[in-house]
Amino acid sequence: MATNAIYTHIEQARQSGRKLFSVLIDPDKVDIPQTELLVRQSLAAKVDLFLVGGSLMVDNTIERIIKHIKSMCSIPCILFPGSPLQLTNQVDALLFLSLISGRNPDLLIGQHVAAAPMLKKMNIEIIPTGYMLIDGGKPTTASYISNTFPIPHNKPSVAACTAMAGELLGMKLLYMDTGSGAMHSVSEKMIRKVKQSVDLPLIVGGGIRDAETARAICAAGADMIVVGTAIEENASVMFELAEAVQA
Ligand code: 1GP
Repeated sequence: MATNAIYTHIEQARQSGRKLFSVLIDPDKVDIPQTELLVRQSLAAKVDLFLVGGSLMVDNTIERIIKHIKSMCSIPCILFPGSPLQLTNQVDALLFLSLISGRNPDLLIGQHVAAAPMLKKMNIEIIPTGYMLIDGGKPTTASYISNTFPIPHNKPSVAACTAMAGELLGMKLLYMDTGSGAMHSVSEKMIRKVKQSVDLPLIVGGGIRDAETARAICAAGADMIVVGTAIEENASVMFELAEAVQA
């Protein structure tokens, strides 16, 4: 029977007000030497979690990358799958994402039905997650591949109502994301509104590039932030981001 250790860790951090910093690793964008560098830096920066996955994956390297990360450190790896093709039991937990901001039935429930029998056998922690794509200034791979409209950037009430519906449907986590490489991150106003509306751990990602933004997003109510692109472009930015979140 899989434990719920990762969810408990996230929930306990939220209860104690300790913010978590996650690094997104897209296996398509890193080779083994780059992964090693990322892991070494992540250990030094005291990164809390790795999210591994991507909206679209061209190469079949996800298991190899995850095994390599696990061989180097004990930072938990969470699968953030763009499709059931990315499923692997090499992770500590999986975000079972339902794209509640969209109206694409396949991503609300369809692919979940296809993946369910496999997941039941995998014996990994499954975290039901309400995933909300928010407009971040330009189309992203996530918005294109999901064939959905993101929630408009300046509509905090739409985001709050969506989050409330997710909570009432039994989601255990909420993830607000402007998508990888977005021009803008989720606004503080929207994060505050969602935070006031639900009693769930809140993950925020997409377009976070500097310490100031990370700090503001945490102050607005994010319990965990996720950064991928900025670190892919300049790995050393990880330290200032980690410091901002940990402070
Ligand atoms: C994307 O939230 C993640 O799903 C991270 O986004 O790559 O823009 O940091 P970035």
